[in-house]
Amino acid sequence: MNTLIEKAKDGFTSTFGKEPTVIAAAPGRVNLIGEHIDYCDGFVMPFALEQNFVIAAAPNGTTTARFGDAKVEGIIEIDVAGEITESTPKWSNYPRGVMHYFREEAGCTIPGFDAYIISNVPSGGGLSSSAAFELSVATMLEGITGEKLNTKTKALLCQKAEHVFAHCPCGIMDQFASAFGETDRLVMIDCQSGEPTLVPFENPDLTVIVANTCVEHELSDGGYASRRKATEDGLKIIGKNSWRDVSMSDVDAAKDTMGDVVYRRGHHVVGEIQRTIDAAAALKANDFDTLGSLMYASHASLRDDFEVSCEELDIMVDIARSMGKEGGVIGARMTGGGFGGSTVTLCESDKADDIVAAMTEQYKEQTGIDPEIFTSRPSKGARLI
Ligand code: GAF
Repeated sequence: MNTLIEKAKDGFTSTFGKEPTVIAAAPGRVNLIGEHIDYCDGFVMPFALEQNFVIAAAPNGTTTARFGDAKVEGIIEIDVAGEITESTPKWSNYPRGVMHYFREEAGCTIPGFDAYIISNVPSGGGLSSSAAFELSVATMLEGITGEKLNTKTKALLCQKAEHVFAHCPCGIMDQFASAFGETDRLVMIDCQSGEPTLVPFENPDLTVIVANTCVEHELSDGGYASRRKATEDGLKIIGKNSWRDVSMSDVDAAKDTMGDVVYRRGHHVVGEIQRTIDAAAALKANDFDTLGSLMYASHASLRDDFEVSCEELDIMVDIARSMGKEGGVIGARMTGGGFGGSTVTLCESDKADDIVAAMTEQYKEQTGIDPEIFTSRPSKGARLI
């Protein structure tokens, strides 16, 4: 993390010829269980990764915001005196959206500033690089304007920016995980009440492995939105206000009216809400057999009923699963939106290095692709440094 901060400072200085006065960081996330149910009033269990977006910034005495990026050549300029609207390049819509809604929420003007962005959150890895980007911009704006927002308000304005400026109708999991993350804590979110609870996750015998398949199929291009729409249609047919009030027999009873696809989407939602509740209880009771079975069941449901997995994710989960309990693997599943991206594997700490090595080798053997696999632990959420 310190290296990334130093790189952000150096990048800022070589781009803008002065020292930054504000440094903001915000992490990506991995989700242990509770997938595609944050927009269905479910529970989710993510934590903030050690990987972050870092922004170095300083006011520039004008009415223009200038953004330089470690990965992209050139500087983009945004007029902060007028209306901030969608534009090009595409990535600039993340800061544009956040600036637009920050101004609205904080009720302040944003002075001109220079900013330099750098990140080590794998992009397209299903680890929520978009939310990390949004939260790092919002946090940097807190530093530039001196307006400290309530954490929930900040997360929600970032979600709105993603909906309106990036056209992805995401739930609240990613922005909450990036905003509320804490060292050694899961961010358990009740997505009906909109309240996060920090749950201790500090057992030294447990390790989380994040495995990026390094494939990205489609997500904001319709796959995600169509899944969300199917859950909304299903709920209407069942005639309830919230998926939290729906039982599996309600879904079964509506099967003929729903049709097969919407039925299977609903089947996933109701099953996954229960699995997440059960997983929280299993974790609390140190019942790792149950926790592992719930993770595998979650993956199967996302693959078969919700249809958001892909061959590479299935291969990665199968590799972990084949090592079994004897090999130290507790459970594995895809994590995040799906259609590519990453898996999450829970394992015994003393076997973690061997498991990472075996997953890397076998995945490459089976797919020809070099994956990006690392161990991770819950880390700090968005902050000024
Ligand atoms: C993406 C979304 F942004 C989240 O809100 C969530 O729905 C997730 O997919 C699936 O659980 O990361």
